[in-house]
Amino acid sequence: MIKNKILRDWIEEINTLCQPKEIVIWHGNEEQYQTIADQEVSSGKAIRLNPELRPNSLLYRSDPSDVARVEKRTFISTKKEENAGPTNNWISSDELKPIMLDLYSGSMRGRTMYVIPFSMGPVGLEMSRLGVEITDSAYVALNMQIMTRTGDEVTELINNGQSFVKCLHSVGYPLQAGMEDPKWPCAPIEKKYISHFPEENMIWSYGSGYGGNALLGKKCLALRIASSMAQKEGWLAEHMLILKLTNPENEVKYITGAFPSACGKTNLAMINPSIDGWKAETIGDDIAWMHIKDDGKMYAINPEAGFFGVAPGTSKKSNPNAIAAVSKDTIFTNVALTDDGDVWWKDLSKEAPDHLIDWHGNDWYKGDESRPDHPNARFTSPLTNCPILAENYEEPVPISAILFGGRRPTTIPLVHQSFDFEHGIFLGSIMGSEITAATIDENIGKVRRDPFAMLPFIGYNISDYINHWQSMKEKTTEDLLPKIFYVNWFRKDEDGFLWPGFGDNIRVLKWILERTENKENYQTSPIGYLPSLDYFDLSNLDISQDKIDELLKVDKDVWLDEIKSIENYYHIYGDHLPRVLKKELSNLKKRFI
Ligand code: SAT
Ligand code: MN
Repeated sequence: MIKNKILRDWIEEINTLCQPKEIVIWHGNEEQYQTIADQEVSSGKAIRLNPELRPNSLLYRSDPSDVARVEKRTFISTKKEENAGPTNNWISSDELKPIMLDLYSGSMRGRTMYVIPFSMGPVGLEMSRLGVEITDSAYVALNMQIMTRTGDEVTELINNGQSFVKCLHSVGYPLQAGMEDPKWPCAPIEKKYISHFPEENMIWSYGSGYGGNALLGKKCLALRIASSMAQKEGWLAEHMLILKLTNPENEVKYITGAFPSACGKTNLAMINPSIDGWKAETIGDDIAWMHIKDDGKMYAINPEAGFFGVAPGTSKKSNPNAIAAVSKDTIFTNVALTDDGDVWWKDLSKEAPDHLIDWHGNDWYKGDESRPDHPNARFTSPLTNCPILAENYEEPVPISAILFGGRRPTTIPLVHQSFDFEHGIFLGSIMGSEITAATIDENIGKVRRDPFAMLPFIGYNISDYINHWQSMKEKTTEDLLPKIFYVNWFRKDEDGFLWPGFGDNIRVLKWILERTENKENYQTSPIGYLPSLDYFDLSNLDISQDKIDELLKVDKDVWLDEIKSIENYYHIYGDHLPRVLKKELSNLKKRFI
C-alpha cells in the first residue's frame, strides 16, 4: 500500500493530468509480471516465444520510427544554460514545462497507467537511489521488472520517508473512442522529449517507448540525474562495466571500464579468459556508481538488475555468457522470429535460416537484401541469468583499476597507464573512436571524442564534471585511488586488427592488475607507462614480434598530430577548459619535445 503523501499526491496529480482509464500499482512479483505479459500477448503487442526453445520469453517489434535513444530530443532542463553546459541540449525549465504539460494533458486516455516504484542498486543499500516511474506502457513495466528492483519492498522504503526521483513517461498516443491501438504506439519525432530536471531530481519523457528513452531508471536516472546528484554529494555515476578478476594465486581484484558504444563493453564484462588459472566474473555491463569509503578506497556498485544488450553481433564465439543469459526469461525487441518460434539476429549463427519473420513482421528469405533484425535490436535479461555473475554482485566492491578505451586503428597503443590520477582524467577526457562508418562521411579518419563514454549522459556542465573527477583526489590519497589505464583492442595494420581481442584481453588485464601492485613490469613513454615485454604474458599466443612492436608503438609525429587534434577538440570547453586538462595537455607536449 502506498502511504507516502508525496507519492500519493503525485499519482493523483498525474492521474488528473494524463487521464488514464485505470491505475495499476506495480508490486514487483512474478504473478503480476505473468499477468501483464499474458495480456500483452493476447492483445497482439508481444509474441510469446516457443517455451521449449526460449522459456518465459517475449518478442516485441517497435515502430520503425522508434528504434533507439534520440539524443537530439534529449534535454537537460535547468534555470540557466551554463548549468547544462556545451555538450547538452538545453531548454529552460520555465519554457519546457508548459510545452510538455500540454502534451501530457490527456495523453494516457484509454490506457492503463502503471506506477512502478524501483530501486537503482540493491534495496536498502546506502549507495542505492529510489525512483518511481509512472508510465502508460506495459512494455516499460515488464522491462523495468527485469532491469531494476521494483515493487512493494521499494514502496515500503518510500513509505518510511526515503526520497525518490519522479519519473514520468507517456508513449504519447492517447486513444479516443473507436480508435485502434497500434502494436507500438509512440509520437512523431518532433513531439518526443526526453527531459531531465536535475535541479528537482525529476524526469519527464514523452513520445518514445524504446530503451533508454522509456526505461527511465537506466540512462535518465542512473546516469544523467545520478551524475548530477553525485556531483552534489561527492561520488561518481559512470558509464562503466564492473568486472571481478581472480588470479591463479586466488587473489581477487575488481576493475571498471568506460568505452564508447560498439567497443565490446558487454563482451569485456563477460570475458572468458584465454590464459590458465584466471577467472573472470561479471558484476555489471553498463553503469557503475562509485564512492570513496572511510578506508579511502573507491567502491562500486552496479545500480541495475539486468542487461539491456545489443543482440546483433552476440554469438557463442563473441560472448557465450550473454548467449546463456538470454536463453530464458528474456524480452527481445526488434530481432527476427524463426519458423519454430525462436529468435535470430545477425551473427547468431554463421548462416541465416532460410526463412524468418523480420523485425517489421514481414517474411524474409535468405539472400534478401534487407536485414531481418534491426542493428539496435535488444535483449532484456536478468543479471542472475549470466552464468559468470559474481556471487557478491550486490556488494560494493573496491576498484583497483579504471579502464578507458575506444576504437583507434592508429596512434594509441594496446595499453598504457596514466602517470597519476590527474593524468588519468586527461586520458578519460580524450577518449573516443575513429569514424570508420560504412556511410559516406567527410569525417572518416577523424576521431569522434566521447569523454569518459559519458558525452550523452553527463547531466550537467562538462567542465564541472571534469573538476568533479579531480575533486576525488582530495577525498583520499593517490595510492588508494584506482589506477587509470587506456586500452585499445582495435589497432590495425594493412592486414587488419593486430590484437586477437576477446578472451586474450585477459593478458592486458593481467598486466594492468600487476601494475596496480606496482610491479616493475613497465617502460616509460611520453604518453604513460607501457608494458615491458619481459612481463607481458604472450604464452601460447601466435603473434609475431613485428605485430607486438606495432601494437605498442608510440610515434612522435603521429602524436604531435594527435596533440593538435586534442587542442582543437578542447575548444568545446570555450573559456572553461578545466585547469587539470590544460596542465596535462601542456605536460604531454613537453614530454614529446
Ligand atoms: O537504449 S539505451 O540507452 O538503454 C542503451 C544504449 O543506448 O546504450
Ligand atoms: Mn550504455
